[in-house]
Amino acid sequence: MFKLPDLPYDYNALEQAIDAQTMEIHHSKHHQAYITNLNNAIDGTADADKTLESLIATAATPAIRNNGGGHWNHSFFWQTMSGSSTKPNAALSEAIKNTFGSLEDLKQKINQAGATRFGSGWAWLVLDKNNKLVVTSTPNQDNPLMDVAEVQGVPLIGIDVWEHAYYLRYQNRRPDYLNAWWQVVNWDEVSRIYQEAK
Ligand code: MN3
Repeated sequence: MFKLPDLPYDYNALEQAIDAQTMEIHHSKHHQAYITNLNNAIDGTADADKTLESLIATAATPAIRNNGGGHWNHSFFWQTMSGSSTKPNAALSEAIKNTFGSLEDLKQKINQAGATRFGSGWAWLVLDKNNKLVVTSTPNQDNPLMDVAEVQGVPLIGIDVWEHAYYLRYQNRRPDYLNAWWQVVNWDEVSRIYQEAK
């Protein structure tokens, strides 16, 4: 059975971008609900022995797609944020420059993807199967590891653009949340995932 992972920091650690109350509700209520619903969906079935990655890869049922995706996406989201200031490593900086022109251009592209995702979903930076950096977005709790995703590959950055991720502080201003989010991106972790994936 899947369990809620502890956050690698306190709920108030990301205050520059995300308030403590939002973090607490998001982690202890929303993320927990995906896990509870995922466990209920697989309990007593052959799926109970599978890894989260293998469950979501083929997203066999809506319950697994939504709740397995929700569990994976949030676990990833917490790991790729930090209250400390970090920078992309040399290899990732180079790849961002070669692909998008500059880090600023990449941020704009992801913010655009997040701002224009209708309803709920995620904005992503992905290393695709051709080892290319690609910006994309997904609806609901889909992600680039799923066979249903338009762009598939290894997620390097994923920004939650569901209203529950930002509404208390930003209300309807999703673009303001997206702009602020870059203050808490954990570039050390994103760089590590990139090194491992490429
Ligand atoms: Mn969320």
